[in-house]
Amino acid sequence: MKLSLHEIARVVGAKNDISALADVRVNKIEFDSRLIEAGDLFLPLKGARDGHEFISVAFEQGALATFSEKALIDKPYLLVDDCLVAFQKLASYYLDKTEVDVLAVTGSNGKTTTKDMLHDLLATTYKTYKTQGNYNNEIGLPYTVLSMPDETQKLVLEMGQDHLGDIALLSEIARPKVAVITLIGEAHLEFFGSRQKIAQGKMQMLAGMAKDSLLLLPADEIVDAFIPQGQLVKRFGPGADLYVTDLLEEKESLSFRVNFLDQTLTIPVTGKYNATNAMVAAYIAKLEGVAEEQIVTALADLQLTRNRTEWKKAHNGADILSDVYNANPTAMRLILETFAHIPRNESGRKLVVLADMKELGPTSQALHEGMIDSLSPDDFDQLYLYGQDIKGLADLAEAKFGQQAVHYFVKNDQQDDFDQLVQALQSDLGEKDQLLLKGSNSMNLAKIVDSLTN
Ligand code: 2GN
Repeated sequence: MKLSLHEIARVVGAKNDISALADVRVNKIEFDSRLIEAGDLFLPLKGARDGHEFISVAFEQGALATFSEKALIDKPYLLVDDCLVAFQKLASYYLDKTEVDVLAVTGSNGKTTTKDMLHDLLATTYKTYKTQGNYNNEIGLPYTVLSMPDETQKLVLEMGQDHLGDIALLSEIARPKVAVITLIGEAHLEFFGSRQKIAQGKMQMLAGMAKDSLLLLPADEIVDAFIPQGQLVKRFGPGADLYVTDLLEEKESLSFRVNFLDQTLTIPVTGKYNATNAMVAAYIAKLEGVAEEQIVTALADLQLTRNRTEWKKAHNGADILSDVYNANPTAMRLILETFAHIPRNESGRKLVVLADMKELGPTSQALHEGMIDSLSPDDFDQLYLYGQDIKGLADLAEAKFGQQAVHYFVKNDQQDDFDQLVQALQSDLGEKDQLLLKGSNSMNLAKIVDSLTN
């Protein structure tokens, strides 16, 4: 990261006197104390727990300083009113300073695919970086910006919306040169109330965009009312500015033509909507100066990331919310809140599988037990808890939900009830049910998702 401690203090308006601290280059900024290395700056955020509780851990790990909302004794710190606001301000400043081009992607489904495609196309020609995992919110986006490698030229940022106003904030931080809204999705999977509201939220992408920056929009009339006069816009879809023709679906690939390139494109991905995603990525890449030949080859060699927070269908029709990516108390709490707010299917139940979060240190049991506050029998019908450190949570849950609603499966050095867990889910999951899975990667929940979907 090309930022020094004094420069950071100036940009965020640190309120304490830091002139006695050396103005050294900061290695990187981390909000998870487990990731702090020598020379890093710690950012205490309010997650499931208040990050200020972990400031001493961060220093033991080698932090050179920390942000803080309160005065500290004997530790180098930058005093700010709000650590998250400071972080966002710094990210915005860093984008200005580095003059990187920001390409933003949002949308209901397909935003990750489009982001990955656009990244791979731009990376043929430029130093390109993209949002990792689900780092697409008000914390993840500034983190992505401040984690990009030095000399990055193109930055592909994914933006997610959980509440109205989220996209406006993210867009104001990132000020995209080009942005795409991939799709306005179905209301029942987004708890926004209506497609109208979803569209309104995504169109707030315009909040941080200049009039001559380009917004790519689906040919879906629901967004029409939100397009301001004079905004540079291109529409994609049948009969619009950009469209797909000659679509051929093979067993494991798609080939098609688009109306702005000469050659036929092939992608190693199925699902017709992915032709549209690839078309949009190809259009932006072409605008950014990537040669057609490069576009064709990069699309043929796509590497897509899988298994993030996403809705899937079980073979019996049940809805599965699979989130097996990052396991920390905050992420677990957030996904439980999200899942709780989604209305049940008619005559369907809500099932939750939680597995151990790894590497939480000496207080791991307690951090798992803290999840009980996010588990209410009003929201969830059956709980499946799997692991070792999660045992205490299973006991608390039994007291709160009753024995018949809580199922605990062991995984430790001696014993692994994985097969029993899969078996139980296979037989319990009804076709109208909704199922959430969350836990550390090494708990193999992805395998459960596979076995329920294939
Ligand atoms: O949802 S997120 O994962 N997110 C990231 C950004 O993009 C979108 C998704 C997320 C994670 C968010 Cl939005 C916000 C936060 Cl604050 C976090 C986060 O990392 N939260 C974490 C904790 C909380 N609460 S990480 C973490 C690790 N920590 C426990 C608490 C915690 C490990 C730890 C445990 C015990 C000790 C030290 C560290 C300890 N040492 N105890 N005694 N001595």
